Amino acid sequence: MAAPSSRATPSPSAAIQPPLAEPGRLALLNALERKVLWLSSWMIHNANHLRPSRDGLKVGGHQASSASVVTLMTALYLDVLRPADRIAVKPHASPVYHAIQYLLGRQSLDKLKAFRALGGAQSYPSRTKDGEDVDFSTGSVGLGVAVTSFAALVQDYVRLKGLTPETLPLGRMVAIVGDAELDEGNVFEAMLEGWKHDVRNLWWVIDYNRQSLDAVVSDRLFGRIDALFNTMGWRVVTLKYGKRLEAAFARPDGGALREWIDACPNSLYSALVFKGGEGWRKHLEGDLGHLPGIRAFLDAHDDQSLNAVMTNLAGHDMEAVLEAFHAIDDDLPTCFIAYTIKGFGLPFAGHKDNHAGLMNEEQMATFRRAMAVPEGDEWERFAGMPVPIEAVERFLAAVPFAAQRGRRLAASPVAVPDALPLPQGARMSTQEGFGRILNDLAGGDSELARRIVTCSPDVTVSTNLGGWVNRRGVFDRRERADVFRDEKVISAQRWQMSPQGQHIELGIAEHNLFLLLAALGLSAPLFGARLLPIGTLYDPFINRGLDALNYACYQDARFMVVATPSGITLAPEGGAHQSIGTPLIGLAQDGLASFEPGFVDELAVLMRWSFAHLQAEDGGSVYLRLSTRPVAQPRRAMTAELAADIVAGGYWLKPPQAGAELAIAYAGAVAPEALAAFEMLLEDIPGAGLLAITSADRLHAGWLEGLRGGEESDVARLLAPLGQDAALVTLIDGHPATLSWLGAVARHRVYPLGVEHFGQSGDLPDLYRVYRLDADAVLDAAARACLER
Ligand SMILES: Cc1ncc(C[n+]2csc(CCOP(=O)(O)OP(=O)(O)O)c2C)c(N)n1
Ligand SMILES: [Mg+2]
Repeated sequence: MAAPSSRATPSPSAAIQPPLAEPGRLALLNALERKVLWLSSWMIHNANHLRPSRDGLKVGGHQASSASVVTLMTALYLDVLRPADRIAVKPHASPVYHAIQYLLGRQSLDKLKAFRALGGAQSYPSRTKDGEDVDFSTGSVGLGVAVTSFAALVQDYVRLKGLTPETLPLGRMVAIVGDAELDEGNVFEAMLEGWKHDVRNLWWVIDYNRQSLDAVVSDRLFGRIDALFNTMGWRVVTLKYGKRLEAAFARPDGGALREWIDACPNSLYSALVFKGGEGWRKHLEGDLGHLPGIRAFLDAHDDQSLNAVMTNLAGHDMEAVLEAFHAIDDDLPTCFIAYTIKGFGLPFAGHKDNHAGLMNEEQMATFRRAMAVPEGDEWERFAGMPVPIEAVERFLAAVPFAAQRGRRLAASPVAVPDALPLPQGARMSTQEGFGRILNDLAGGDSELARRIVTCSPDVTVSTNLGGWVNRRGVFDRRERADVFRDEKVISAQRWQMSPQGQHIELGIAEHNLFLLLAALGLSAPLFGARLLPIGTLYDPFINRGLDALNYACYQDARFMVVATPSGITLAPEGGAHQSIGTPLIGLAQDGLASFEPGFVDELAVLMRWSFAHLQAEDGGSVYLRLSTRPVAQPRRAMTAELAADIVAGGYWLKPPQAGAELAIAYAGAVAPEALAAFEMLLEDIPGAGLLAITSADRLHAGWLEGLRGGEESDVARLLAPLGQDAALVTLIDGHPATLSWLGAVARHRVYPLGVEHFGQSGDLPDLYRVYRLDADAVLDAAARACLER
C-alpha cells in the first residue's frame, strides 16, 4: 500500500527570521519573560487577594501553570510568531497570554485588573470575549490542540482554491499544549486524521512539566508519546536541558551528572525542585559525591545557584528555546517537547499540589522585591526591568507578531438565492430531499455552490451526500486517480480526489467532524475566505462529538450539521442507532439553531435560510435533524408567510377554529401519524388544529424572550386561537420534553408523546405502537384530554 510521501517543503514564514544575533536581544527577551511572569502572577493575585470578594467564592487562576509556559510563550509571541500564524493557547495560561498582549499594547489595564471578573480578561482565552488576537478559544483541554490540525487542513483547502486574500502569507497553526492534554484521546484521533490529509505548517509546543492537575505524570509516558508523533510523520524536537546545565555536563564528571538527571524519576525531580539547593546537594552528594568533578561542581555553587543550575531545563532557557524554534525552516508538522517546571520561579515550583496554588500576601511581596518592582508600580509595564526602557519600547514596537493590526480577517458574504430548487416527488424523506437539493446546487455554477464544503465521518454515502460528491469531488492536496473508475469497475460513486474537490472525507470519528467544522466555520476570520461548511453524521452520534460541537459553537464558528437519520423511525437499525435526546441538545445548545422539518419543502426553506444565517453578523450555526422515512409530500405553494413561519419554528398545517379545545403539535418524521390522528379527531372535535413544529428551539427561545418583555413571541401568536382550557397533544420522535413546554406558553394542558426509553429493532407500525408514537396513541391522549376537562 502506498503511503503519501511526507517530503517537507520550505515554509515561507521561515524566510523572515528576526536578527537573532542583534546585540542585547537575548537580554531584552530575558527581561521581558520575567516581566510576563510578574504580570501574570500579579494579575491572578489581584483577582484573588486585592479585588473585594462579594460572594465568598475563590476566584482562582493558575499561577503555577502560567509560570511553566512563560519562556515558551514569550519566545513565541515576542520573537517567533508572525501575524499570519494562528495560535491556540493552553487554557490555563490565559494570564500569560493577556500579560503579553498588555506589553504589546494590545490589551488594556482595565481588562487585566478585571481578570476573571465581568467584562475583564477571560479565565481561558476566548475568541468572542477577548478580542481579535485570540485565534482559537480554549478551555476543554485537548480541543485547542486538535483544532489547529484541522485549521492547517482548512488553510490548505482555501489556499489551494485561491480563496484567501492574495496578500495573506501562509501561516503556521500553533498549539501551546499542556502535557496532560495529551491524555485526551481526541488529540490522537486528530493526529491520525491529520496524517491522512498530510497536514502542513503545524506546530505543537508541549509544556512538558510532567504535572497535571492532581499529580506528577508517569515517567514512562513520554517515550510513548514521542514514538506516537514519529509514527504519524511528525518531526519531534526535544528541548530538555538549558545552556547552564549543558555547560555543567561538559565539565569533568558531567556525564555522570547528566545520567543522574536523566534517570531521576519525575516525582523525585519535582520534589527536589520544590525543596531547592539543600535537597539537590544531599542527593547529589549521596549518589555522586565520590566523583571529584561532582565534588568540585557542588563546592562551586551555593544552594541558590545550585538550584538554579539543576532547574535549568530547556523550556525555561530563552536561548535554547529560540534556537529550537528558529531551526525549523520547512512545513513539516513539528512537535516541540519542552521540559519545564510547573510553577518555575515561584515558591511552589515543582510541588505536586501546586495546580491551584496561589502565592499568599507575604510570598507575593517577596516575589515583588525579587522582581525589583517597587510597591505601587505593580501594573507598570516596565517597572524594575534591568534593561533601558527605551530599548524595551523599541523592541516591543518591532515585534513581528504585532506588526499588523487586524489579524482577524473578514470575507464578504456570498449571495443566497431567494429560493433553493425544490426536489419533485410525491413521497420522499427529508434526507433524500437534502441530498437532492445539494446535488442540484452541485450541478449549477453559483458562487454559493463554490463556497459550500461538505464533510462526513465515513457516512457520506449513507447520509445522501453521494450526488454532491460525484459532481464536486473529494478534496486532496494532490490530484489522485479514482482507481475503480479507471479500472472500469461500475459504481454509483465517482470519487475524484484533487485540490478542487469540495468534500472532505474523514475517518469514523464524530469528534473530528465537529473540530473540522469548527475550523472550516472560522475560515473567514482565520483565512479571509468565506466557506459554507456542511457536516453530515448519524444523529445519535452527535453525542459522541458533543464537546467538540459545543466548542465549535462557543467560538462562533459557522456551519451546518445535518444529522440523518434520526429517532426510532430508523426502525430496523435498532436501539444503538436510534437517537432520543438529540432534540434536547438542539434546544439547549447555544449558537446552534435547530430544526426538525417534516417535509422537503420546509427543508428547502430552512437550508436557504441557513446559508444566510451562517453568514450573518448576528447569525450562528444550524442543526437539521432529518429522517430516512419516505412520507407523502404536501402539494402547496410556498408563500413568503409560510416560509417565514417555517423559519420561526412552526405553522398551522391545519388551523384550529377560534376557541378550539384541542390541538396536535408534532415535529418531524411523525407527520403522517399526526395527520392521520387529526383526520380521525375531526369527527368529534371539529375545531381542532394541527400544528407543525419545525423548530422547538427557535420557538422556545422566542417564548423566553417574550417573557422577558420582548415583543409577543411566535409561539404565543401561534397558540392564541386555542381556547383557554384547550389541551395540546405533542408528538415527536425524540424526548417528549422537547415539546412539552408548549403547555406553559398559554397555560394549556399538555399531553406529551415521545420516546423516553432506548429503542430496539422493529418496523414502524410495531415501534410506533410500542413507544406510543402512532395515531392510536395520539387519539388516546386526546380522549384523555377530553375526559379531564
Ligand atoms: C476536558 C477537561 N477536563 C478537565 C479539565 C480541568 N483541568 C484543567 S487544567 C487540568 C490539568 C492540565 O494539566 P496540563 O495540561 O499538564 O497543564 P499544566 O497545569 O501542567 O500546565 C485539568 C484536569 C479541563 N479544563 N478540561
Ligand atoms: Mg502539565
